[in-house]
Amino acid sequence: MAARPLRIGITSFATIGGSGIVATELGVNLAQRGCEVHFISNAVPARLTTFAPNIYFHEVEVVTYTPFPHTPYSLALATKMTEVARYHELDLLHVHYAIPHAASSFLAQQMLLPRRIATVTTLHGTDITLVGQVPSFYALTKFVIERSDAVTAVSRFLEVETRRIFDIRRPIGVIPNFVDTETFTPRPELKTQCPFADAGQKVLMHVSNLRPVKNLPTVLRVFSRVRQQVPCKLVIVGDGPERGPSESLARQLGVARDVVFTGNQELIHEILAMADVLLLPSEHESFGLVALEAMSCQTPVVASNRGGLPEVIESGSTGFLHDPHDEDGQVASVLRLLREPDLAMAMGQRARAAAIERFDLRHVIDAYVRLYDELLDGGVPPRAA
Ligand code: GMT
Repeated sequence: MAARPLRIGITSFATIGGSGIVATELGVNLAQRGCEVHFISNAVPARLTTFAPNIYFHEVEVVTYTPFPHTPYSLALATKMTEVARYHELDLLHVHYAIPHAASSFLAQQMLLPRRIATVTTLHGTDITLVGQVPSFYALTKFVIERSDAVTAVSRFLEVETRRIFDIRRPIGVIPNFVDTETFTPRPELKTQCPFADAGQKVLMHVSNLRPVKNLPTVLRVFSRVRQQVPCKLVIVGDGPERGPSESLARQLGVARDVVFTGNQELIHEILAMADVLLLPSEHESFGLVALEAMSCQTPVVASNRGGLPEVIESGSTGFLHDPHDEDGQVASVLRLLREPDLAMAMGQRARAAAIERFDLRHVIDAYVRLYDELLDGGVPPRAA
């Protein structure tokens, strides 16, 4: 790291979601290591609950003006990035999620010339697999990936997809997501006093932003079939467009009284520790941060075999993976975990060991620090237009 503390601007979505969580926890941890961290976003990031004198938040003011068909947030963000970088002498801007954040950081980098500032873009998932492929964004997504000084992806799957979809030749580093294994830890006392379930009932759980990609109908149908054989509750944590349709489906399936919708929650580490099984049958998932968080809590996961999930979970050892529409397979795996406590315990323990060994925040953040060092030691990158 440079002689004076590294000064870094971090931008992500402020809403609850894996990319925002990763960006926030990265920033907090970098600050604990002595860096000066400036979060630049439209609102305080959801998991930014730490106060420290070297953590700053800069709000992007959203301007509405009648002739604008939509608020040009990405331009306001670029302006705020430029101001913060100039007045706080930032060394680099690290953005999470390509569109619009990497476009704003590219613009800020240009506006700061002749002073050079490094830009790092971390790709998270739908910025590549969905949003970036929309014709309105394709060329811009390809451009910002090519022009960021460093690009990382959260899984090998996402790296390969990015190259394929955008015909990218430049290096893309894979730095996986991470978990604080001291916070996300087994809490047996919470399992036995779980407020969601009556005595003798098991708890199946799903945690997400309840979008179509999360495949909520399969969560509900798997639960409804498991419930016919083992007394259990389904706890759905989070909010999003699939909440209403999922509530309707729970009623149609006749299981509504055993399904709890909690909405968004802060204490995910405690809630995950209460579950007997986490269900994550996503249509695709570049990483699946919540699966890793459950593994760290020693909660067994039954998940989709798509995208980056096989890089996180070894099926049959640290969890069970199935095709997202293989309901029979998912029901069978959940029933095994509920009926065979020794299997559930051993799988949970192996999952936690894997989380500690491969995805602990302390190791993974070292990889980001190495990347920053490489980028800055070579002189701040000269990719001026
Ligand atoms: O891309 C999204 O759907 C949103 C994004 C987010 O902000 O939560 O999720 C993606 O990034 C997470 C953090 O890296 C990953 O754990 C998720 O797997 C990924 N979502 C998808 O690929 C669907």
